[in-house]
Amino acid sequence: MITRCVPVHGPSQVGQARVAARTAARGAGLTEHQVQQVALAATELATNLLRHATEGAVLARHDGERVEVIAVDRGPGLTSASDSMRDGYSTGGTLGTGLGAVRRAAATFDLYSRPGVGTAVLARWPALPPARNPWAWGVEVAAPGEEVCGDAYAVLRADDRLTLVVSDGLGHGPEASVVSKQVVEVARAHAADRPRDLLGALHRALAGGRGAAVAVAQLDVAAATLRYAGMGNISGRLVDRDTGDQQALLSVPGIVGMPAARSRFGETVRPWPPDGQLLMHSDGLTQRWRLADWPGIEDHDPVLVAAWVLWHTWRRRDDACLAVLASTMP
Ligand SMILES: [Mn+2]
Repeated sequence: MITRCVPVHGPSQVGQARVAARTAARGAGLTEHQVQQVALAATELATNLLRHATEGAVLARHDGERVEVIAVDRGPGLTSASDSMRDGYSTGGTLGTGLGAVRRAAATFDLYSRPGVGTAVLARWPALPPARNPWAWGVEVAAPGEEVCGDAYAVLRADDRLTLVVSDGLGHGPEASVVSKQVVEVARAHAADRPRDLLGALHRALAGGRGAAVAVAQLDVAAATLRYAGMGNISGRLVDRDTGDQQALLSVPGIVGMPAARSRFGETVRPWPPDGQLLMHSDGLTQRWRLADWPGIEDHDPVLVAAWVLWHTWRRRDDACLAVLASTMP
């Protein structure tokens, strides 16, 4: 996934958001008509941020097939998400105008807002194919001043196992990005491995480089178990969406690829709740949050969840990556 993050502070960033979205849409191979729709949506979202929002940004990203435009901010939040869908509806302090147009233009549209906290909007073209459950996806943003992100995530499917890998290359910027790209490549070649074996393979592959913090989570759908192995500062938390219960998944200290690090890894095994959701993130995000801080967020598109949590917990001095694995697409 190639992500551009455009913080919207002034009018010139509206144009930057439009260009970023257009570039992402072309990267996703959309028709020229769709490219224009995506560019228009980014313009609407960025304009809303400029007019109403605090610490707003537009994220534009594509994976070669799909484009997503995400607007995130830290307030003031919509007073009524449904009212704001109506074109032209806007009262002082809301983010209303133009969202109706974005919703109609997008194949997938999702919105979450909390008064006084912020708003996140997701628009996606084309829609995800059905029956991809369980599924995982994430969001990453580069440290302020950096073009590339040193954190990365990978989603791997093998038989009825879905594996999510999150990597934080040591430091940030291009060199950290090279390490995390390597993690993703090696992981793709080991999609069927158990997490502890994949971590071992990564440890050998990363030897001699700057190293990374890596955690690997694997959901066995048939057995309804989650296996987890990690080294270094990647946080994992397993949320039961029925009960709101949240458990931390722990990594061992160390740096994957460093000679001093152990080369055999343990593995945590947990029962996977029927309506489970796993969130994993790098240390670019603070750990002081609970999903329950934002009621109802867990019922939204996991990409929107990832973008929301990242934007509200990012320390804004390091790369950041947050990935979500969920039983079912809400
Ligand atoms: Mn970091």
